[in-house]
Amino acid sequence: MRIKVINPNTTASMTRLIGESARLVAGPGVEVEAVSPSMGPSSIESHYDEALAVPGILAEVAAGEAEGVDGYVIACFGDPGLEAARELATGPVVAIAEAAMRTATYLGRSFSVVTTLGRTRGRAWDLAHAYGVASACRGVHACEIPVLELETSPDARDRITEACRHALALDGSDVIVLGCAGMADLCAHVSEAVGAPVVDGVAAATVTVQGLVTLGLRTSAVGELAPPLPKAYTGLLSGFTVADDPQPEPVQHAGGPGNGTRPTA
Ligand code: 5HY
Repeated sequence: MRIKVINPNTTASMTRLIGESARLVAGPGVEVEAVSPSMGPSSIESHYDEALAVPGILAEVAAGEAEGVDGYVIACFGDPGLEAARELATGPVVAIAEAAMRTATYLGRSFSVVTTLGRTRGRAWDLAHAYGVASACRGVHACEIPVLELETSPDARDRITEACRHALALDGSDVIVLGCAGMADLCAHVSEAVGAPVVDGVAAATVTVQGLVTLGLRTSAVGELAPPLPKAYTGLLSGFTVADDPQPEPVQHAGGPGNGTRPTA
């Protein structure tokens, strides 16, 4: 089984950290490839960043389809480009906010999110509502550490741990969701420190993709997430033209990994 974990920002050190977190939970026979797009923002901390990250994500999914990748993780807490990626992919595509939030609901009645900058809190709330878990989300908190300073700031771990402790106490919640892929390596430390389950979306998304592929389940090609319609794209996006998909989708079944065909961008 091949899982492609896409860090939508272009910071290689963060891609390595994400890949390590994903490989820690990958089962036997599961190959994890962690990549960053060749184009895009160095970190994603605004709607503008998210929008500019999507072409790179889609290029990586299109490449993965040509390589026979079985499933994808979008490793950014804003879940950028998720539905578009699902239209391109044959296998499952799981993003880290959705995976982490849904996982948290299995562990307690309520959860709190601790993310980076306060300006991204609204996006986390929008996703909680979109995924139907807003009633379980008691709060979204920001540690006010810029994404790229997670690796460089000497007190980042302590500040994040304190923000998680504060969130649990203020919200009266049962579980913490780490709101950034760059926090993936802090999961065990924070959980030990605050005495509550802490969910890292990179690990949660990786095992979710692994589980879905093991069940032989793939993204549905009938309805909203059917492949994009063939059409021209111009200018910088001229490379994103989607070819016709000549093959009918095989019927899904619970069994071995699927290997359908999809257009390549
Ligand atoms: C992430 N940004 O997971 C998000 C976190 C955030 O570059 N990777 C980023 O603050 O939304």
